[in-house]
Amino acid sequence: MSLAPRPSHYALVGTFGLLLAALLAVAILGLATHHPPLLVVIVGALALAGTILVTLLVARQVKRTEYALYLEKELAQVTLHSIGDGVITTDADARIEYLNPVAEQYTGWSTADARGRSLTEVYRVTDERTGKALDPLVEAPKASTDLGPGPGTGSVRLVGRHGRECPIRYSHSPIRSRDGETLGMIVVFHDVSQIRTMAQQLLWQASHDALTGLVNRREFERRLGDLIETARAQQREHALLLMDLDNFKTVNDTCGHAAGDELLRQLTFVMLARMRGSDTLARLGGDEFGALLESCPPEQALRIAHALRESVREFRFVWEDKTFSVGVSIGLVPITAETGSASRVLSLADACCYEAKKKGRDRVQVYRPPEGEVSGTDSELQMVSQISQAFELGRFRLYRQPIVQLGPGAPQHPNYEVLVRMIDRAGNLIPATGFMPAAERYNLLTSIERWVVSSLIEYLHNQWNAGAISREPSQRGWYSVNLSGTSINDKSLPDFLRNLLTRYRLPPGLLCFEITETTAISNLNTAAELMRELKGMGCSFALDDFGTGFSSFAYLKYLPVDVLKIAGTFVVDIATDAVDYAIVDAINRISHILGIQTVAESVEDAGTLAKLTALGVNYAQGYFLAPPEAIVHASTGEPVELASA
Ligand SMILES: Nc1nc2c(ncn2[C@@H]2O[C@H](COP(=O)(O)OP(=O)(O)OP(=O)(O)O)[C@@H](O)[C@H]2O)c(=O)[nH]1
Ligand SMILES: [Mg+2]
Repeated sequence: MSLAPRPSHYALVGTFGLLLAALLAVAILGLATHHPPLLVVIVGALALAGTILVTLLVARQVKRTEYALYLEKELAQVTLHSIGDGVITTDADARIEYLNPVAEQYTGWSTADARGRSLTEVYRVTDERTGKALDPLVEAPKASTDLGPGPGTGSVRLVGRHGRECPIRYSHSPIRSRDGETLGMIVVFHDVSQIRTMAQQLLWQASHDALTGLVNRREFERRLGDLIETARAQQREHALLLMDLDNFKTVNDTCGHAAGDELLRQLTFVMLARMRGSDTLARLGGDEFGALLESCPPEQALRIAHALRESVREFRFVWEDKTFSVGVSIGLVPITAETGSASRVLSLADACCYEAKKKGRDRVQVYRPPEGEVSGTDSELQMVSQISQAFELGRFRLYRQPIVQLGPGAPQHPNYEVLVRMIDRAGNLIPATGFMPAAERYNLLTSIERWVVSSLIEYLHNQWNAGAISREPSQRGWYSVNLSGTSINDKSLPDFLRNLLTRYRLPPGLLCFEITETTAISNLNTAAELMRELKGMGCSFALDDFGTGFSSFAYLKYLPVDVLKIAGTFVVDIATDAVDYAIVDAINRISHILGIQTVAESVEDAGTLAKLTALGVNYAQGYFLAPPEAIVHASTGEPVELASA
């Protein structure tokens, strides 16, 4: 395709007019030999006028066509000048005919200089990886792996006339005439350096922490997974350190968040200085850092951990007129062929770090795999790893224990307290008391409680939809589920529950939350606020274990409680102990005055049940009435497993 101006068509029209005039002249001469001169003159004049007219019409048509062509050419020129892509056209022998301004800028050639030169001379491209020169029309499309959608496209480096290089994506296609003859080639390319930079930035941001520039938790976990794999496949030994700064909050509280941020940045350099080239240091969040020590036996890992700890402790952070020093508590877990999943290693390290804090901070706690007799900490760490595994393998189960309404003619619709059990490695069912203390110490309690609550809500929603729960509110009963102090103080809990209850709609009064008296009273404001919020969502509240804590009835006035569960310690001996009897009686009476229903826990024999009925306690719960039973799906009879929240 030539974009150079074409010669004028007027010469052609002129020639056509002259030819017509010459033909007429010959015809008139022939006529003149046989006809009178006047007739010849008239015919000649008419013919001449006709010739002029035809010539003028042809000339006008030619002018219009030429103008249309001119407009199209201008449009093409302006388009090629204004687009951001580089465009090069060649003739059939791959010799340059035209470069648009972008192509001129990137190749360093002007159209005038380049015209007639071979494409390979002006448009020099190299393989991105090897730097080898490529023939743009033959080899280049195969040179890169991130090729475009079809043949004739690819990304390579364009080398300009003066050596300037730039990654480009390009495509080329032949220009053909109507009958298929190749007239030339058009190459279109664009600079991809900016897109590449942006993609690299995004990639970096996804795997790094913006504050310190260290890798983030996600990338750390990925690398940990790789290390576990090499430990398994090549019998190599590595180590993981989990570090949490001691009393870091003091810096934030005294000098503000900006000071805390600066300390985190400076400590990053302090710690990096203690690590080997092959190690990874990551910021896992807040003031928590993680280190992966590659090919590092436990003794060496311990030396590095202590060196890190000492460097952090010795570092003095100066902010305005104040100087701070912080410590670091470190959990160290060796990574060997026997190590489990990444999440297991992390939870063990977390447990060790917690242990280091508990022992007084500024120390390293090494994880030792249990052998034979296990110490308290080790058995707890084992329990933590079992809990983590139960999360991964879905080995938690929901149970429920009936709460029976007392008194003659009491409706026998079911109320339940929901309980959670864990299946351990040996397949034994562990009650909540067996794993909840370890879960609480190692920050796993909220996760378990969230799972319990969300699984229960989903289960009840399905039961309600299946018509298994009475539509009549007075015959519906309730399901109560426990919330610990940790969950009560979790600021995101109301949002979490709101989302669940919006997604899985339940009839009002079906879901009840149990909070122990001690928890409620030691978090009085938070508990009262949460209770009011959840009551607004149609839930009710029970105060659990009443009598064992601060036992002040005055608190009941501040807490919007619907049900009060009398602690089992007072209930079990009610039939024989007059003091216990009097306490239960008093709790029951005052609750009723306040409009609160009562439940007696731990009912284990008929005598106790008879006394409670005589006292007018509303409900009773205990093994004598019914032991806990697995909650199963009505349709399949399969146990309800805890779904992920
Ligand atoms: N400046 C700053 N502070 C943060 C950032 N992320 C979390 N924190 C704060 O870091 C603190 C970390 O909590 P903790 O580790 O429990 O506090 P600590 O004072 O170090 O207590 P111990 O670890 O128990 O010794 C919290 O107060 C967070 O608010 C951050 O990006 N910048
Ligand atoms: Mg800390």
